[in-house]
Amino acid sequence: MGSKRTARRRFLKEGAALAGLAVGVPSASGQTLGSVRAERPTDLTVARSLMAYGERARFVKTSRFVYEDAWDLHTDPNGKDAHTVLDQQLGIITPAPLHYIQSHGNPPPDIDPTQHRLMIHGMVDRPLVFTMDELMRFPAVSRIHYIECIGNAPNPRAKTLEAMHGMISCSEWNGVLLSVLLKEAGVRSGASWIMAEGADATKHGKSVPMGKVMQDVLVAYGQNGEPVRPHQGYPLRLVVPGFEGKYHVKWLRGIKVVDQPYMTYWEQSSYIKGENHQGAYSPAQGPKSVITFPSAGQRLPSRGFYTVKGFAWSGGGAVRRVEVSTDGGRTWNDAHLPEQPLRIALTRFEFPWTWNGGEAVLQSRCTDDVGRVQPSAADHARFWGSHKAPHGNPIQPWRVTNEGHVLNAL
Ligand SMILES: Nc1nc2c(c(=O)[nH]1)N[C@H]1C(S)=C(S)[C@@H](COP(=O)(O)O)O[C@H]1N2
Ligand SMILES: [Mo]
Repeated sequence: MGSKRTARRRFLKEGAALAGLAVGVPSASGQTLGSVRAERPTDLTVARSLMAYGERARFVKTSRFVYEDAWDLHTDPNGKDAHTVLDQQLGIITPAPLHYIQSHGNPPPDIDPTQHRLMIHGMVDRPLVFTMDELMRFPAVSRIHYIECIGNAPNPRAKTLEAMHGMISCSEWNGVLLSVLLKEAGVRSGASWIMAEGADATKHGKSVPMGKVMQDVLVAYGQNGEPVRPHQGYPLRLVVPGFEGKYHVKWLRGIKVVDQPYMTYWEQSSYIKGENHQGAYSPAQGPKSVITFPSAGQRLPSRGFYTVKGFAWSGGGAVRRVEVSTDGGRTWNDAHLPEQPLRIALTRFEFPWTWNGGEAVLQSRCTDDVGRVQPSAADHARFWGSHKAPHGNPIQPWRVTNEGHVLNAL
């Protein structure tokens, strides 16, 4: 923990230098600092709807990133897969309207919650069908967890943070533990898997091992304090903490208790190559981190002090340590973790850095509380070869040029 204290001391010292700079700088126009009140017409209809459900400040324009060709490929305006913009996220919770979307180009089904049912069947003593109201009568839990797509990975050809790292988001999920529902149904001996099925056009299905199911799998109807958004699976989605995105079945309508994995469409096509079945039934994702500031696509305005910021996470538990290197990996120092890391959730890290105006390569490395360390791109590639890795978690280096442009250094 000694190195952590050193990092904090350095942070305070260099941070204080920055504060010293800012004080005494007069505002350019000579006006008082503070807010300027803009005149807004008071339209009662607008006012009423704003009181009923708020909207963000009109100056805030943060939006999800959608690949240009997605607009050509899919004609349904609701059927776009989209990335979140991690460098715009303040804190560990992703606002639901900015949560990444991966529905393979399909629009969310329009589900009336009063008509929706969750069926539990297969190797159970009592097959059960639940309405939403019935599900809500069970004791609920709220858990902060990230969800990340298997395709979220550094890529030498990509140019921006959101292109490579935009398929991860973190929410507070609220719902019933699946173990509670399975106890109601009575799991028969010999049952070792479940097969979860969604109500979308492709009937997305995923097998989940029973050990994981009984541990912490959630049937969620709430996301960040309100019902799960349509793109995220309204009215019901499975949350399988720390397992890759595909496990988190949206628009959940069926749980079949079985004695083997089911090899659904989404468990074979493009997920199994050669002898490698890891991609199909991958366990908890490894430790991962990425610097979000400065990151590819951004530009540093001038030399001087900056707070390097980023997120770390692990499917295996809590983040224990994040190190940052600002010299291309020659030396590493402990980053500061401002908050107590949560299990299987985004964790913020910060690192004080003074840019001297020269070329620099910045990168971060995460260690989780089961002792796993985020691999370098070379080690990751050596281990997985040409197979689809169950987690694209290699270290992401960013190169700062003499002009302050930040580029992908892979
Ligand atoms: N029913 C259904 N569930 C699904 C999918 C889908 O297409 N249909 N996509 C999966 C994939 S590949 C991922 S990465 C996550 C994405 O969740 P999100 O769209 O809420 O970010 O949902 C998973 N659950
Ligand atoms: Mo995914």
